[in-house]
Amino acid sequence: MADGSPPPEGATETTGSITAGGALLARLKALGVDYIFANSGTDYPPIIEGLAEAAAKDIDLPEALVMPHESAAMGMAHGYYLATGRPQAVMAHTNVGLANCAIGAINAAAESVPILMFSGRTPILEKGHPGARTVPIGWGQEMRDQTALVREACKWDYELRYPEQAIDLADRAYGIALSSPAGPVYVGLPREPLCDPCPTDGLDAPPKMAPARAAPNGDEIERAASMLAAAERPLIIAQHGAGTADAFATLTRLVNNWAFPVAHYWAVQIAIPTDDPMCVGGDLQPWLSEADIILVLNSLVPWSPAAGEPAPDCPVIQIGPDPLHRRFPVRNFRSDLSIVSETGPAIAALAEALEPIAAGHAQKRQARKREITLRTAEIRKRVQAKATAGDGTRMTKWWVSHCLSEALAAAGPSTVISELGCPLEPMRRTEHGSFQLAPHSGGLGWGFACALGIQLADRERIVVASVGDGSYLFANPAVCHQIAEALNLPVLVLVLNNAEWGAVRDSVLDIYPDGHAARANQMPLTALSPLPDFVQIAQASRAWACRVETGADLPSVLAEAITHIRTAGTQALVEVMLSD
Ligand SMILES: Cc1ncc(C[n+]2csc(CCOP(=O)(O)OP(=O)(O)O)c2C)c(N)n1
Ligand SMILES: [Mg+2]
Repeated sequence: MADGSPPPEGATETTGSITAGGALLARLKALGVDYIFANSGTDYPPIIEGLAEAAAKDIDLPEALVMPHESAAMGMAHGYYLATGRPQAVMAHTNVGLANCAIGAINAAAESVPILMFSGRTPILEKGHPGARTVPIGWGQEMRDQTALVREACKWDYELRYPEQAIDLADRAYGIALSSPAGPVYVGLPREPLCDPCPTDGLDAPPKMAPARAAPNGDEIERAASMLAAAERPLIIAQHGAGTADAFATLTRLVNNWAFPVAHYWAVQIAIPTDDPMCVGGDLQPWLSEADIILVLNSLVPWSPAAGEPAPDCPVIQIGPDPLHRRFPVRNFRSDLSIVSETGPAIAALAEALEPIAAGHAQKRQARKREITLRTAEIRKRVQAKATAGDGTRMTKWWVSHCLSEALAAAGPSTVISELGCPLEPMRRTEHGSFQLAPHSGGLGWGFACALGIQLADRERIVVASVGDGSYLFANPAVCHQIAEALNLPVLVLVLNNAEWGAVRDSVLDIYPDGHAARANQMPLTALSPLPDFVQIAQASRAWACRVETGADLPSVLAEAITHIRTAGTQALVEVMLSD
């Protein structure tokens, strides 16, 4: 008890006080936060003391995990949310730790991933308070505006002023992060209020603020439904999946019933199975130019204006928690009808609105279904031919993707992450959440850590991080392998080794196809040679690891790697030597 008197016999201490640091952590647990991905520092005494104090007082806490680098902490929180829909907390050390969180925050913001970010703030006082400055960094880490490091990526931020605020702040951070559109939030934690006592009353009460989630307006959905029903050549573009597993199933039924083709243009997630006859893949252009109505489901960049645009008289409906994506200064895709809604509820409402009018369009639906089915079968043949060209003697990313898809086919639930890794096109992915592309914000180094976060949330799932060699290096691989070993996370990492930043090279060739750089023996600023031995990096953390030089060997090595993670339950890495 805070006053020193013992608690009544037989009762755990539910009232009294605890350091504000401890109260904050305990409150996070009550809000549904399972893990705090933490990288600590000298600002942490009240947090560490709070953890120990809360444990001693039998107060329920999230598990605090040691993250040897903050980028891994952010990537894991991102992945955990993707797997569970529950935001997690990241705690970093003052301005320097927060700076290392910044790319993760940019990625989370781009993907509407709520993460509760906290970092210490250097003590305000120079002496005379338990939390006051004690070491030179107390001065050296002070900033005029520490929050500026992440503010633009955050929906909301605050700096703790009084210890009594700790519980309410956690609730507010949680409610705002999860409200539509979801996204990261940040709270700065100066050491003085963190050290001060905070009452423990209400620590385990239900959340104070229900997140505000966007659901569609009925009239707008009716309008969208009648526009779609009347169209001859409708097209759906879906970049962020269907929102939920239920909506994934509903959308799949809906598009088959109505014969709506679905394009996964630069898809971060899939919205329907990739082998569905209505799935046209990622090559949007033929469908875009002929469409007489387009439904854009939560897509930041539904098409490339430089490559081609919809017909001028083709109406566009955009649906999303923020259909005009106001965070981005320039984004001028037409939107004749903008519907504010999370994707899942919008799909459910559309399916309901289209149901009663389906009978009146039976002939059109059937004819269109036949035609689209034939076209998508042709697309699949071309994709297959490109993926298997040369019987795998030339290792392309498409071949690797094809082999991985085959290897996973009968292996149980799996998620493939791709960060400059395996392209979606040649893969057969049939479940909601079974594919995850790197965020369109492109902050590299995210993929490996995201895989760790997904695996932490779902230990039964096969989680594959397929990453370019450059992306693997960006991920602080020694850190990620350390975490995989420490937490027994049996992820499979596929490193696609082309000894370069191929995407950078491609962007040069795109703009200067016949330029000096294209003709140079070695294009400047793209080569990664000499590369370290990736197999040895993984082995340094006792991973099962193997390099594959020839395409024909890849299927059996992937099978072996999957058997390893399934049976031994520890991490594996396969380095794949690409020919281009
Ligand atoms: C943090 C960060 N720094 C730099 C970049 C710029 N960038 C985009 S793609 C790329 C190269 C990726 O290389 P790799 O993962 O090897 O894939 P490859 O293109 O070779 O297939 C770079 C450096 C970025 N997106 N993010
Ligand atoms: Mg590369």
